[in-house]
Amino acid sequence: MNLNISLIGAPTDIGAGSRGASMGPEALRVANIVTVLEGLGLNVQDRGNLTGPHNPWLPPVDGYRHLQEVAQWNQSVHDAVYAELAQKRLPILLGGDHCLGLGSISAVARHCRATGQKLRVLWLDAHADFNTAALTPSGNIHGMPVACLCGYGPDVLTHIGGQVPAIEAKWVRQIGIRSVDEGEKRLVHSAGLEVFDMRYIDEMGMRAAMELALALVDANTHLHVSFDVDFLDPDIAPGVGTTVRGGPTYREAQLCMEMIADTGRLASLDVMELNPAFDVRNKTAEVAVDLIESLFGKSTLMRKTR
Ligand code: B3U
Ligand code: MN
Ligand code: MN
Repeated sequence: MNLNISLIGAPTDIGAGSRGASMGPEALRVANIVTVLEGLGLNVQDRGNLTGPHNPWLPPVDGYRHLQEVAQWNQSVHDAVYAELAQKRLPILLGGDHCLGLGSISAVARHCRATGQKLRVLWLDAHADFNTAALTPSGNIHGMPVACLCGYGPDVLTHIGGQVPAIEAKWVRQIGIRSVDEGEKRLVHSAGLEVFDMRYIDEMGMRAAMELALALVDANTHLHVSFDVDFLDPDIAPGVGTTVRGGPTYREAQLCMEMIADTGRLASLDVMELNPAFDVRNKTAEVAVDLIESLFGKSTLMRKTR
């Protein structure tokens, strides 16, 4: 794995339905994300925060809330993530709401085209984030980034990485899903997204889900993890805007992260939707950092010394 890590803060809630994800990057820093990663022997550069339009908190227009502002934020996320990848560093995007997964992953896809690597995206989330303007119940663009990446969305969002669609649905594996809107469900199926929902995890276990989600990841695969903190059960992660009951437990989430670490192919990461306004003494940020430590191989290191 790449040992040179760059943190990029994106302090905005421009695509969300409630305010506060703009405080996510700072909460992750307060939870010691830098020293924890350094403790694993990684070289960490904190690039500070990106800037962008403030949140005008307006109602949706034609099915989108804050479309131009979302596009601007995503463009700067794209540029920052792409610059780090071009310098052979591993970018960690500190969100910010999940609409910014669009900028991040379109940059990753562009990088993979330039280097001839295969891309695998693991989307850890309670939600499929596969809405369109016609389907969305809210107009909030954090419910749409996967659809936009796959080419279903307005030009200002689908063109950010220079190629439409930015990715193919078959490169994506969604894990932990348990809240999908009716029309969104139909689009998920027709687009052919592979989904390991909570029903699957209940029946088959996290191990079976991750074995399939990681199947065929090889030495030429760039593995991107887009970690929406609402993936986690609200018992351990109340600090998000849209909690959904019945998510992975602490142990299940740890196993998920460890199995990703074992591949040695993690090459970029988003940590999204952390909302300190809903948190309790920063505990959700601490759990997220704890899981990120496993994602970067904490337990692998323990195994080697055993
Ligand atoms: N599917 C709903 C809710 C939602 C999606 N992502 C989040 N919430 N965080 C929507 O508004 O699109
Ligand atoms: Mn999400
Ligand atoms: Mn979510």
